Amino acid sequence: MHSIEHPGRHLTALTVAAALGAVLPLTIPVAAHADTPLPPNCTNTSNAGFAGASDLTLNQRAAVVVSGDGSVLRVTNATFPGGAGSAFTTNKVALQDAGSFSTAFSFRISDQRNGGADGLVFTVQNVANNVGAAGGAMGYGGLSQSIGVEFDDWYNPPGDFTPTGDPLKEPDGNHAGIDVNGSMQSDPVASLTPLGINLDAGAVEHAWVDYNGATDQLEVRVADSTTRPATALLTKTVDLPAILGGTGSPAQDAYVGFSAGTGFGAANFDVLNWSYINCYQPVGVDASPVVDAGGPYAGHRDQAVPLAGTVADDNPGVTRQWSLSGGPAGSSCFIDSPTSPTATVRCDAVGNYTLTLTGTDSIGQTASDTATLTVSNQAPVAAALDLIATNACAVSATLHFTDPDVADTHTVSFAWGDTATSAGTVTESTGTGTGTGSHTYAHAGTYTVSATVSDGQDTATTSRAYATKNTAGAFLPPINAAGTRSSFRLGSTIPI
Ligand SMILES: [Ca+2]
Ligand SMILES: [Ca+2]
Ligand SMILES: [Ca+2]
Ligand SMILES: [Ca+2]
Repeated sequence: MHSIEHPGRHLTALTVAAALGAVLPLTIPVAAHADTPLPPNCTNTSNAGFAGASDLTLNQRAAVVVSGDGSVLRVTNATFPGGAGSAFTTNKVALQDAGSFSTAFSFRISDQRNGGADGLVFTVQNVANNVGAAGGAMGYGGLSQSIGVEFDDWYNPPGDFTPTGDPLKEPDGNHAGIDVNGSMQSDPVASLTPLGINLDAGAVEHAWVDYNGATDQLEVRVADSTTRPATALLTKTVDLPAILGGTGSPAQDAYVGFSAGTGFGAANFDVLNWSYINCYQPVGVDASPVVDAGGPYAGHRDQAVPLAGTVADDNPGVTRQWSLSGGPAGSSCFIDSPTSPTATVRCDAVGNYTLTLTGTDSIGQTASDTATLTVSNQAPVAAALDLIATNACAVSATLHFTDPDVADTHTVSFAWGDTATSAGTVTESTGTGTGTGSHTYAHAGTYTVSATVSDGQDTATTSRAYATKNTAGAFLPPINAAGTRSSFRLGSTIPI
C-alpha cells in the first residue's frame, strides 16, 4: 500500500530536476527582530506565505499553491501516482562560522490518502538543486553531501532498504530523524507521539533546526505550538562542512530547502512559513538584551554629564540600570535617574571613571556594557585685584575671581611681597566670588601683591604693585607732651 514496497521504482531513482525547476521571485530579507540586530554578516530570509516572496527553485511536484492556510509551499501533493518534489534556494547560501544556521518553519501534512505517506525533509545540500528519490525516500534519499531532518508519517519496516543500502530503523509512522548523505537510516530518530504530535492529524506543526558550527551540534525541535521547546528532540554531533565537501571557513556554501515524497500512500506536504538565518541565531529564543553603554563620556567636576547608552531587547519589558564600577580613590559620584534613558552622572573628583549599563529583560536575562567617563577640572580665573590703602602702610586687598565650574568652592591666598602671606576671606556664589585680606607693612616701600585663587585642583594668580603711602600727610603727627598732635616739618628732629 505504500511506496517503499517498490524500492526500484521509488527509492533509487535520483532525479536531477534543475531543468524542470521554476524560479520564484526574489526574497526580500527581513530582520529576525527589530530590536535584536543580527551580526553584520548574517541574514534572516523569511518566507511568510511564500507568494511572491521566495528565491526558491521548485522542482518536480513542488509548487506554491493557495490553500486553506493561504499561500503555501506544497513540496509534494497528494495526487497519484506518487512522486517527489523539492524546493531549494536558487543560489547557494553562505552559512557563516563553519556552516552555522538556524531555521524555523511550520508545516502541515493534509489530505492523507491510503493512510498518508511518506514525509517531509528539511535539507541542506551542496551538490545541486535537485530531487532525491520518491516514496519512503521522501525526495531526500540518495542526495549525497547532504543532511536532512525528516518528518516521516509512514512506518517502513527494517526490511526496507534505502538508496544507500542501509536498513531502516523507524520507530513508527510518526517520527522525526536526522539523515546524512542521502541515507534514510535516521540517526538519531525519535517518535513524535510522546510530544502529543500526530503528523497524520492534519494540524500545523512547528520545527526549529539549529546548527552551531563552533560546537558541531545539530539540534531539532518540534512542537504543535509556536513556542520553541526548551529541549531538543534530536541532537547530533556532525561536521557539516565536511559532509558538504567544503571548509566552512569563513562560510560554507549550501543549498537549503525541503523535499517530500509520496508513494501508494500520499498527502499534501505543505510548508506554511519558513525563515532561515545563515548564522547560529536560534529562532524563538528569548534573546538577552543588547546593551551599548555609549561613550566615552567627558565632563567636569561636580557637573551632571548626560549618559546616552541604549538597551534593546526582542521583547517588551526590558529595564536598564546605570551603576558606577570604578573611579579615583576617595571619589564619589551621584547618578541621577539611573534607570532612565536620560540618566546623568556627577562626580566630585577629577579622574577616570567606569560606568556600567545593565539591561534586564522580562525573564531576567541580563547583559552589560561599560563606558569610560573622564572628569576634568576647569581652572578658576583670577580677575581684578583691588588694593586700597587703609593706613600709611596698611592695605586691604580684594581679589575678584570666577570659575566655569559653578559648583566649585575656592580658597584665596595673598602674598604681600614682603615675605608675608595670609589666607583670604572668601565670599562666593555659583562660580563668582571674592577673596579679601589685609596687611600692614613694616617699612614703607613698593611691593608686589599677588593673589591666588584655588579650586582645589587648579590655581590662578594675579599680581599688582603696591606702594605704601609714605608721603606728607600720610602719617599722623606724633602726640606731644601736652597730649596734642604737633606738626613738624618733614626732616626735622622730633623731641620725645
Ligand atoms: Ca523515517
Ligand atoms: Ca517512513
Ligand atoms: Ca529578551
Ligand atoms: Ca574649577
